[in-house]
Amino acid sequence: MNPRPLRRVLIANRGEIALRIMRACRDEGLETVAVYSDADRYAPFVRVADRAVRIGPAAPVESYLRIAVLLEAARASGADAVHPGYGFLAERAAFAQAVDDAGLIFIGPPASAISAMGDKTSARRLMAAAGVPIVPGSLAALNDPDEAAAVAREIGYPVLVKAAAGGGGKGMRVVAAPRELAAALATASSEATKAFGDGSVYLEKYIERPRHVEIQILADHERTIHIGERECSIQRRHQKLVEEAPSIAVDEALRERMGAAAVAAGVAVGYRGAGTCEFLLASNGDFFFLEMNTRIQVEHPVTEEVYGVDLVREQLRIAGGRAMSVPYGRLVPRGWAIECRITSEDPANGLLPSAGLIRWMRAPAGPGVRWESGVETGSEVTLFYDSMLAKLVVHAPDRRQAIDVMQRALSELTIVGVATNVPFHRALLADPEFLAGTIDIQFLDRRADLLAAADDAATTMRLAVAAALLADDRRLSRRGTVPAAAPERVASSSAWAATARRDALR
Ligand code: MV4
Repeated sequence: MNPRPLRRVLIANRGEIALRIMRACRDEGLETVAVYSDADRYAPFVRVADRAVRIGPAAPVESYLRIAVLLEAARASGADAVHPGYGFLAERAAFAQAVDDAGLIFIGPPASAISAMGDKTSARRLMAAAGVPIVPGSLAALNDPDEAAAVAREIGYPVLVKAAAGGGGKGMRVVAAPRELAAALATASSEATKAFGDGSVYLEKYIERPRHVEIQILADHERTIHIGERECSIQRRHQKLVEEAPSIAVDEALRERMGAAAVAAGVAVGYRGAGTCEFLLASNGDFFFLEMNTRIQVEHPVTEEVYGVDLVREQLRIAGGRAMSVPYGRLVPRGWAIECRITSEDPANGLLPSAGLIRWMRAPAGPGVRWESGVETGSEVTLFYDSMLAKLVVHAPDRRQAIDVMQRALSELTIVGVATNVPFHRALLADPEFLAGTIDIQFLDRRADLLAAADDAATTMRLAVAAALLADDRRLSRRGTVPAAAPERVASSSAWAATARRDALR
């Protein structure tokens, strides 16, 4: 393992994470190569890169998922390393291996660590052997319904049927009583076959109303450390919407126990670079390993804010054979960070993805505010890719102040042209239960009222923005000049919106 310094990094991804990685490369003195689909030809991440290579049509299977095309782009551009970001090929062991086989450096863990964690039952066996707490249940795929019934009887109902090849909740079924088991096994298995081409399923004890807490780890050639937890319970249909660091449910003693478990998990699979151990944290304080994400995660910035660590720069250092720059000894979280994922999902339409031209975007700023976005005024939002437009991250001395800063930042944010989930975030951050921190993974399922409030707010805002644009068009034609930025006031001032609407309809 001779340290091979990196020089030029190809980023096999798009959008905000491509920009985030390119910033880290620039800070590390590395050149960057972007790859882009036809849909991303004019995207900011393409302009910011030192070089850019077209890799195909908009559909991911024809561009961002084509291993051979990406490797050819790396060769043609003289890149010596590949950063996969998150999503797309980030957790495909075959991609990590192909990059390695091409004589390039994969900025991530060894392919063997990716595959060890990819199969859920083999990961459970590995974790159990390493002393990492796992949810009681089967340690291998089930062979038949009788075996399943025996396991279920032993661990006790309710149980959860899970796909061995799974992740992300596909092929999962809760079973409350023995008579429901056979049907659940069948549906879970057929769902798993459809989703993963592998119908193997296994059983776990069903943990009711847990929190989803994950631990960041970092490993170089000599040590594996943890960098605290992130609270990720605010999710809907397995899509995280808000993340925080630290977690209100984790004290220093629990952090050290969960951290030690996550480190043991990393050591057990020979991990290198940045990774995340996902845990369920039960209401009684018990925690259980769920799975390991062998990539940089969307929500990594909240950890960066409270620990003062640049995780992507650390990834680059480690991939280049250098030691991490994180100091030895116990790391202490400073203050509180929150991330809101700003998506092109319409609260007035059941938070379904929306598309269109971003006619106007203005990012919030100010002390403690960080804006990570892949789009700008003029960007076209398509349905080809993930609906996340940006991450709004705040850092403040405590949770209450972080929430206040986030509300202020959201009130400054202007996005006109596509519907976004901003009204949802505003409703959530004003909610007494969220403020109290008594959240779990089912919080949003219970709180349909929050989505309804967001729906109302979104509808009001849409009317007001339409009115404001109309009003601006009139002023524009009167003055023959670009009008003062009006729509950004709409979100925070309903009185102004009412005036604008009257003006527009006059
Ligand atoms: C569980 C669980 C309750 N009990 N396992 C969902 C996706 C996959 N990563 C694991 N998941 C869960 N596993 C047991 N034994 C509840 C979930 C779960 C969940 C976990 C994390 C974040 C969001 C979730 C939403 C629904 C269900």
